[in-house]
Amino acid sequence: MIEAVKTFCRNCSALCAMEIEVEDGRMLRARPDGSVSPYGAYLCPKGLSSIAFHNGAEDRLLQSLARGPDGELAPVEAEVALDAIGARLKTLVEAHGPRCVAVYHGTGAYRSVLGGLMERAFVAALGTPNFFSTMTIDQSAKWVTMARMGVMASGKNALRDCDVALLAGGNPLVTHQGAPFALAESGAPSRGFEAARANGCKVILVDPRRTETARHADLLIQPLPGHDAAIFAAIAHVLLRDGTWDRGFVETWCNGLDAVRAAVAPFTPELAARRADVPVEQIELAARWLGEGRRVYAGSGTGPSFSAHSNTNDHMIELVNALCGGYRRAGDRMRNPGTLRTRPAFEMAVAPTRSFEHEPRCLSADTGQLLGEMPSALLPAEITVDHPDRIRALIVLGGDPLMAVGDPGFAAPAFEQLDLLVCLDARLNATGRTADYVLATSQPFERHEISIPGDALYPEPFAQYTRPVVAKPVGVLDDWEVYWALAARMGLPLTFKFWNYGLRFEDIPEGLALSPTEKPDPESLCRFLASGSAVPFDDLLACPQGVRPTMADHFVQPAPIAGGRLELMPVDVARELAAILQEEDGDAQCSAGFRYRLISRRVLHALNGAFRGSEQVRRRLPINYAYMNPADMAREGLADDDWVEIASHDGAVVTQARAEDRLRPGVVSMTHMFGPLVSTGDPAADGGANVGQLTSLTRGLEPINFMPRFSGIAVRVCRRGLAGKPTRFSVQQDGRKATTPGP
Ligand SMILES: Nc1nc2c(c(=O)[nH]1)N[C@H]1C(S)=C(S)[C@@H](COP(=O)(O)OP(=O)(O)OC[C@H]3O[C@@H](n4cnc5c(=O)[nH]c(N)nc54)[C@H](O)[C@@H]3O)O[C@H]1N2
Ligand SMILES: Nc1nc2c(c(=O)[nH]1)N[C@H]1C(S)=C(S)[C@@H](COP(=O)(O)OP(=O)(O)OC[C@H]3O[C@@H](n4cnc5c(=O)[nH]c(N)nc54)[C@H](O)[C@@H]3O)O[C@H]1N2
Ligand code: SF4
Ligand SMILES: [Mo]
Repeated sequence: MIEAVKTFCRNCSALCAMEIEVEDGRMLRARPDGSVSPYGAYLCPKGLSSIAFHNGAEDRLLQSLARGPDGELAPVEAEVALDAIGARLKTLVEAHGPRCVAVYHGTGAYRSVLGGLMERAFVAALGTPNFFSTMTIDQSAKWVTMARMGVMASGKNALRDCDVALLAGGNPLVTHQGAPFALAESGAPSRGFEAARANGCKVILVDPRRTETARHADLLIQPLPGHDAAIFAAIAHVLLRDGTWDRGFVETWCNGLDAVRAAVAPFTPELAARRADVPVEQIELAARWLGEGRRVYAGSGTGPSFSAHSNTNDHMIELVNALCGGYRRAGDRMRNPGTLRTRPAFEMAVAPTRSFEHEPRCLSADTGQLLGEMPSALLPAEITVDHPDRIRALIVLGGDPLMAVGDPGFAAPAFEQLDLLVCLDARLNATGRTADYVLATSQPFERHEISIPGDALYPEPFAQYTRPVVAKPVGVLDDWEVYWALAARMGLPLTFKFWNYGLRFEDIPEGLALSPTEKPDPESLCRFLASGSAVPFDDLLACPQGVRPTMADHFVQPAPIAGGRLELMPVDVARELAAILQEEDGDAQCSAGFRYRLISRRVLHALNGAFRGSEQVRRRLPINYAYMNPADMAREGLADDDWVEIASHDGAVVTQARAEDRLRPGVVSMTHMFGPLVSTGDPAADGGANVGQLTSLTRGLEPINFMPRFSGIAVRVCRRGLAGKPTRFSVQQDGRKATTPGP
């Protein structure tokens, strides 16, 4: 008998509602379920193919693995592995203190709600500051801006409320990356843009590529990468020159306007236009629209954060938003005040914390935490640093840090110095292959889950709870079970809490003290999480399609106490801008034959390292092509599918070229997370090449967030041999770098 089961997709934070056909404990197919979801009926291609993904299209791990004396990974009973890991961790902590243990929280961990929260509880009980996640190799520039400028507690305007909205370096139509991180609604993103534009909203995009999102743009500026700081300094320059900035907002909530004036004065639109190679009229027009807008949003995706001047780019984008007063104000209606935790919003500035200047600090570099996390690009160096407190054990939840941080020639040997590397994953990825233990964990449809990461992300109040759609295979662990079991073995008392970004775990008063002997029941944990919910947990249980609560309208309230002020131009930002001004027109890295800049790009059918083996990805993207502007292809004498070597100052990869007229000249666009960690020499068999081989963890890291250069990497492109026969690799099999061959 075929049964239709309501649940939700957990591939990305959109958490789209779905209905799954199940026959005899096996899932057959998924359909979008628009019966209650605020997105209506919507599933993207990854949601639709998530059943095939679940059913083992990509080599599901059904048993945990342990590295044996012969150095090979072999199956092990989960309980035996947990005993051994628990004992090893206990010995390490006794000898070196809790700081020697680190965790890495990957993109697979964000929707593993109980797993992620139990990981937080474990880290708090252990007392290690070494929490790493993908957020610090993603858009941690936003966290730096918060730490240096402060934040408006009321949040930025929602897309549908805006009359002018600007997004720099993001492509939500593909990535479903939405508010509060970027300008979009995460599920059914086109609908949000269509509704906003029907209300008269003008959309501005700043992106070297005419992205899929550009379909909804009124103005597209296509700069060379790495010039956002200059472009947004020029926009600020015009706002101040023309007197179109929001005086009321700035006078009430901001410090440092004079310093802004001084810092942006030299950044004329002409200078920015020349550097970024865009028409000056476009910068003037963007500034005019933003200045005229009554409700404005200016923000970014990953592009500016991945590029040169990561932190300054983001600060200048946020500065433009502040000059336009682009935040919700007292009296504004909150579209989604949260369902599981309804939060009042106040028009109030929270002063900058400059958290990275305080304890705890990194050992290998002069920086500290951002929103309670250490910069992930420093993880390898924090393992190898000559210091008694160095990291000796690493537990990875739903991530592939070796692929994610790039520069495998540096990172892989560093990871070898760990005494213990444990990965929790349903698949064996590049990091897993080097681990001491890989714990086979459950997949989303086998878990109890509640819509926590979605709670504030949905465009309207909505909540959903799901029981497992199918049972997890025998021997497979839930992510949360691992941390509970390890804590029990290490004698650490665990308190389970509803943690969220911006909170310090120890400051959260309510918690559920867990017994070390009686394994908690996952449904009770979810019930605990819903204890402050606007929809009682029993209603969520009764309505597996989700609940849209009828709530009284929530409005932003005036500040209850005297708040802080936003610091628009701290001295370090002014210094960074002055240094950018001194740079030669044209990136020095791009001389000496490195005439192109490699930019980042995401694809609809894959999610970072996941779904690579899905039928759609294999058919459409057998490898990660190097896309180029057709004129650049002609100049290099290249035709579609020619094999090319893309070489940076730090490594080289071989792939096939493809013409794409969406790209501006001078850039090459490739996707990350394809192929093995280090190419074997046969890119067709590898299924693509890891662009991380072109990046560096030792040169050109940004200050403060220590972002490696993931976009705007200076590269040269040269044709390589006959199809399928690349002539030479410059990164050797063992991951060490050799000299890049000349063109
Ligand atoms: N389908 C799918 N969805 C995903 C993911 C996925 O892999 N696949 N990954 C998820 C993750 S982990 C994240 S972080 C989000 C990211 O979400 P987005 O930030 O929307 O990611 P991208 O689509 O890579 O968009 C980055 C854009 O920046 C542009 N860009 C590159 N360099 C620069 C620059 O210097 N300046 C400017 N202005 N633009 C630049 C690129 O051309 C690209 O269009 O997506 C999430 N969603
Ligand atoms: N060159 C370059 N480097 C980049 C980027 C880039 O654009 N260019 N992007 C950066 C960004 S923004 C990010 S976020 C990182 C991504 O880096 P990571 O998140 O570290 O990489 P993924 O390959 O997505 O790893 C996710 C893993 O989680 C597993 N997984 C999925 N669901 C679950 C689950 O429920 N439980 C468990 N235990 N595991 C699960 C998957 O099988 C997969 O192995 O890469 C960064 N690195
Ligand atoms: S947008 Fe995200 S949550 Fe929605 S179907 Fe696609 S992958 Fe799943
Ligand atoms: Mo990310």
